Amino acid sequence: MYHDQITSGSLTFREPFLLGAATAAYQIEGAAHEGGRGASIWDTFSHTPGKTADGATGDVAADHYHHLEADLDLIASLNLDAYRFSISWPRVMPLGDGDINQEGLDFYSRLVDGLLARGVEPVVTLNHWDLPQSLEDRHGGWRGRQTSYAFERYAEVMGAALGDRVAIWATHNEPWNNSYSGYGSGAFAPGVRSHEAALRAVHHLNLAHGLGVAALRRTITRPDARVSVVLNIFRIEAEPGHEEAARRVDAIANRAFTGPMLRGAYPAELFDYTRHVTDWSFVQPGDLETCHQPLDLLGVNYYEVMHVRGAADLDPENLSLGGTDFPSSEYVETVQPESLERTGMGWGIEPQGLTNLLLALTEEYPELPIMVMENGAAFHDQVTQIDGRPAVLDHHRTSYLIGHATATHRAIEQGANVQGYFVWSLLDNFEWALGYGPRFGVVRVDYETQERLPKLSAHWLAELCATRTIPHLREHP
Ligand code: IFM
Repeated sequence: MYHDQITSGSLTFREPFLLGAATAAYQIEGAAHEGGRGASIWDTFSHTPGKTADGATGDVAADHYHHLEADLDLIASLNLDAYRFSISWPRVMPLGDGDINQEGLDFYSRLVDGLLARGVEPVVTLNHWDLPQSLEDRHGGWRGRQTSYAFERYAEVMGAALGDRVAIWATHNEPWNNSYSGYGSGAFAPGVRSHEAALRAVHHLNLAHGLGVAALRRTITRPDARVSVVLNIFRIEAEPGHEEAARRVDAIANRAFTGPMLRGAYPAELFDYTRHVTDWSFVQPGDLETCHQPLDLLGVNYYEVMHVRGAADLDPENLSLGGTDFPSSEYVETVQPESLERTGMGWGIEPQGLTNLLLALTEEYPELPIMVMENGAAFHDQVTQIDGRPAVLDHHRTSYLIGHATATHRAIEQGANVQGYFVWSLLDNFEWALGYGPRFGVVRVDYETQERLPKLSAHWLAELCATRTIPHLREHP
């Protein structure tokens, strides 16, 4: 019934190129108190009144833990080359650095085997934000150096358990959110509001990345496995005359991570911009060498361009001014060009920003292949009936994906070294502080019954993966 909606296109992704979809543990798994799982900071945060929309929690989410086999079949039915998921650290190490929970490891081992049996490559993220609560309690979470060492041990455990089968590893997903939203604005778990804490977290995430990469290299055995990190590197556009604001955000949001990880140094201007917050004495001798490990590829997540302007007169007490969670947000505000179409999140739709981002990254890091590890959109979906059966004709999301897959293809044609494109997300899921309102999935989840219903965008994705050519919509309302 969807086939008359989709028509073939002409842009082909040539091998080697991985097409896939992504999820994260806390957003889909549920089973928060089962299988020996320990508590995560997102359990604590989401159960704290007022922290998430409608008090939503990930206790049940899309109940993926109990739908593993059916979800594996669903993944196979979409013809994905690869499926990207994250490990719940407290499910495999309930206290973060103590005993290993074999039941947790077995769950992920079944997931990996199930993917491989269906011809789908497993892509694993170690840290997609659900830090064990015990590490927060004992070490201040990412504020504490001990958490980086705990992460090293966790990476070693996972490398030993799955390293014979996993195709691609990522240490972190969007450490920007971990640090600035988790410890700066407090909008995300663990809900700390301190610029100094955010910058400590930045450094300990960088350190954990380096320690984690080395731990993976020591333990993984699959010969063609690749090790990476996934960053939401912002494409920043300044209003004319406001280039200094762009430099500031670039240093704090982007280069605070790419500097240590990819160059072995923090950019000098970062220290200037944050001098009023910290002297960075938590950076110890040798740390930057540790952070700077050779990587096999760089994962990037792209949703929208960040448009900025300087704003010297904003209130420095408001830590999340203009939607930015940075220590110097008192000098920068984000602006929303009125001409842009927007997603259900209010995010501006600019596929060209993705082309520009990918080209700029290849120019800066010519040796490093890139994969788009997340790209997608939330829209208000409606379940309709076609031929007596329920259907979701999500033309907006499908158009968004066509636009961004095309933007990725355009970047490759212009010389960008891009080797993969993953849709966010496979399933509707727990959208963090916004709860279950925004739906990003190409597959609809009925949270009452846990039924899965592939939307038009899922059929589009299945066709893309089968043909490697970007399909088009036959009509758009
Ligand atoms: O849902 C998130 C995901 O966990 C990280 N990247 C952005 C997505 C949409 O907000």
